[in-house]
Amino acid sequence: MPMKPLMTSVMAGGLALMMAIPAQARDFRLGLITPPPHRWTQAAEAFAEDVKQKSGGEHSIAVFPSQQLGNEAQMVQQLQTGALDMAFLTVAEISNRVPDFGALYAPYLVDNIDQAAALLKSDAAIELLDQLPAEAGLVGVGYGMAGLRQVMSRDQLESPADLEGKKLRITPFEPIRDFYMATGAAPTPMPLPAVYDALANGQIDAIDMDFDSILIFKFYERSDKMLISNHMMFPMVGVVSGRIWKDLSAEDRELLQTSMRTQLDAVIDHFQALEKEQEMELRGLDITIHEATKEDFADAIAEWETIWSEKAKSLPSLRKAAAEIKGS
Ligand code: 3HB
Repeated sequence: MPMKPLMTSVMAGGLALMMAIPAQARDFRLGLITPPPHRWTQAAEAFAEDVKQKSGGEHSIAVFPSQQLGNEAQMVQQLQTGALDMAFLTVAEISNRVPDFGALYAPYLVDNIDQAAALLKSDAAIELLDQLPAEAGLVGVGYGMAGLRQVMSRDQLESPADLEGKKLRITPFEPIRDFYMATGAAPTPMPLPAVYDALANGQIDAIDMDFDSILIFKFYERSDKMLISNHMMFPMVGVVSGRIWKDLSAEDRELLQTSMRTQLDAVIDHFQALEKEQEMELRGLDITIHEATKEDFADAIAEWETIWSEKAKSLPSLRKAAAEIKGS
């Protein structure tokens, strides 16, 4: 009877599968680079609390802020092997792996924070997430964001021309490196938690940063010249390890997805609501402020465009979505 052993192994396999499926208590881990006072970390904590409650205490999520589990590149590796379950990642690291995401960093893709929020909720942006399972082994649940990018410096910063030769801290990713190279600055990649000390000890002259973090981490104490440029948006993405995702029940997937999306949307709302207020707060401090527009960066933008129109094929569809938002 040649069929018998086969049936037996299929049945045994089926049984093993059935035993794996019933709602199992899970202790998930979520990593992120932002320290506890940052809104992203608070959203991660709220997500953990919500999942605990909605699963009737069955699932827990331990949140590891301040790159306790490593920098974003290391966390992505852990997510790929299944050693880490979830993360809130800057799209910066994602764009290092999937260059198409670089399109989200086109200089002046959006003019203000409301447009950034709307663009991240557009089909064009959401469709990008479909690439993540195959290209990076991650399931992209949705976007969050931080504020638009500004520049702060220890020395004179009246216009983009003053960036020439400055050692300027950037988040480690290529689209922003290419932008600042084109301005004549010397971009220095450095993760957020290292920035304050690097400014204090003179390792860097200037930083690329958002209003919110400038205020939370008091970077103005160490760099009191600000160029309000609003040159780039700064999306974040909430992800689950593809390896972990494939073994989750439909019910657990739904729970994680819904709860994480709610928190990510709240992060977008938060930055959208506070951007103007934060700008006003900074304008009220004892710092020197100048402004720069898209026109002031025209040459750098043209150079960026020649590099990234080749690398990021989604650039036209995102531009189209942004144009629709601007026109509406
Ligand atoms: C950054 O400047 O690298 C950064 C800023 C944020 C959140 C995460 C990273 O507000």
